Amino acid sequence: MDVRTVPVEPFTDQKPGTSGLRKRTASFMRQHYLECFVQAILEAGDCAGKVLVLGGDGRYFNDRAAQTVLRMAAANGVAKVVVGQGALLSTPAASNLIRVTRAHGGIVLSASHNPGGPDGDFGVKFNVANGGPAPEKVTAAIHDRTRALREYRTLDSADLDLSRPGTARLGAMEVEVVDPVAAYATLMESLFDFDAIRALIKGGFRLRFDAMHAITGPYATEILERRLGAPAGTVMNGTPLPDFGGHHPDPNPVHAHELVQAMNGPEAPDFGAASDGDGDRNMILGPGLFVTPSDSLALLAANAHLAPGYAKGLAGVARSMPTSRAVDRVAEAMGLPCFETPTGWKFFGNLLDAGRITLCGEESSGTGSDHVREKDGLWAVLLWLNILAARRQPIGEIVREHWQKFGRNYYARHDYEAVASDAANKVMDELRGGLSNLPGRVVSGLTVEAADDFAYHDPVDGSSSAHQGIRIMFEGGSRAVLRLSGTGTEGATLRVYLERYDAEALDQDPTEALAPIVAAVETLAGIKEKTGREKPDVVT
Ligand code: VG1
Ligand code: CO
Repeated sequence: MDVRTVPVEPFTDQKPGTSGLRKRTASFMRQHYLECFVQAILEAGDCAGKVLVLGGDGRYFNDRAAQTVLRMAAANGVAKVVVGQGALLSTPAASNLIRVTRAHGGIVLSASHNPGGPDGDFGVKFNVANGGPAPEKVTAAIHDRTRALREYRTLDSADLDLSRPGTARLGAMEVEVVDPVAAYATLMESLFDFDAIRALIKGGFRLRFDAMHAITGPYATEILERRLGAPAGTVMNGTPLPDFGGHHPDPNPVHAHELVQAMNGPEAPDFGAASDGDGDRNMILGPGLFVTPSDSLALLAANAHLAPGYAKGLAGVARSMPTSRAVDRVAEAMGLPCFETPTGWKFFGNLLDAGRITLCGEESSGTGSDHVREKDGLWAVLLWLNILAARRQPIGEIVREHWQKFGRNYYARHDYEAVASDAANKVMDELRGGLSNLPGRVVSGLTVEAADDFAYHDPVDGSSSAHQGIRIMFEGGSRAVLRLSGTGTEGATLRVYLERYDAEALDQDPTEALAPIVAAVETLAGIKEKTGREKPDVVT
């Protein structure tokens, strides 16, 4: 088979500082578009002669993109690609496979929680040998490479059959097709007390898992229904569809409304959960209860020792900066180191590799541990189930006892989507410019204690990342954070994160509890006036 070199114009579409490329599906399907980015990964990621893992969340164009990646990998001298059957792999399963096969890295085809389909989004991510998203120095090298690219290499070859496990050759490259679920399910069995969870379910505990027509369907069906004995139908929307059934595969109360409705109804199961497009996010629900991801992280940190995989205790914990500080209180009480990192899973990688932390999470429904180097939706669900099996208390009671002990961090995120980039930048720039005048100012009855533009200094490799979001700290432990999304595909997405701590009043309506902070942010940032938006598009 002949290697073909295709001349191209330099590629200018990747934003610097992002770990992959996430764009409209139609963009990815344009001639040479996917190819340019894959060529940059293969070169800057130093993949020649190495083993790679490949798979995606099954969204529209996943199958064709996988064939393109395989041909290009072969043409660029990659030694071997381990690919999930049907070109499928959830993000955490890909991370695990990279680790267990000792691969050099992996290419994950996904735009995560963004909608899929011809009118939706597509994405390509590159992970490195620890199984985690490429760190900033690698993403910067990929970005530089995209700009310098003048040609890409591919093979003139027919598509490979990826529908069955087995091995094949593509030119000199070996291709091994593996069951996408098996290794991951084995890992989960090694971490959790499956017998205890099985007994819980057998005793009448009812659960429901919404796979949102995305990649976790096959994983959840195998683990929850086959291995743990939950009745058929426990997993809803379990068949992955190229367009996720026309829905937004984002596990939050807005997009998983069918599940939320069931959990708020008279026949509510004891536990409800959902995951996103590529399986790395999770949402945790009880009857009439939404456990905020920030609270979930804190609760998991406080109870993880109840699962066999964490029985020895935790080395430390970490949360992304906008995540509420509920976990900080647990860490303090347990005498654990607690790290605050910028948004994005890649910043946890060094801390996990160095053994400084065991558990970490983000407010955006991401929780994970040192078992892989990605956040992991089903893992969080299983850890919760293990805790529920060990404590034998309703989830609502466990959450309430936690608040009684540590206080409650009321929390919400307001997203303004597809805002004109100029307007979004104006909000951020003006706020940033006035930060030093904020301390001492009283806004909407709240006194500003401190304000800064978050910068992170990695304690493991000493690298620095500046301008990671504006933090405004108010007296009494309340806080507002503003930052621009790095994953939106249209205009800019402004995210406003609101947090209020209360040690006593545990039963307030979150919207009411946070109203003074919302008002203070409006006064300080002038979002309405600058963006023309009366209210956020999504509140989670
Ligand atoms: C969002 C979340 C962030 C998460 C990222 C990737 O990023 O806020 O916490 O790590 O998505 O999640 P941003 O820049 O849009 O705020 V996923 O499920 O794509 O892997
Ligand atoms: Co995701």
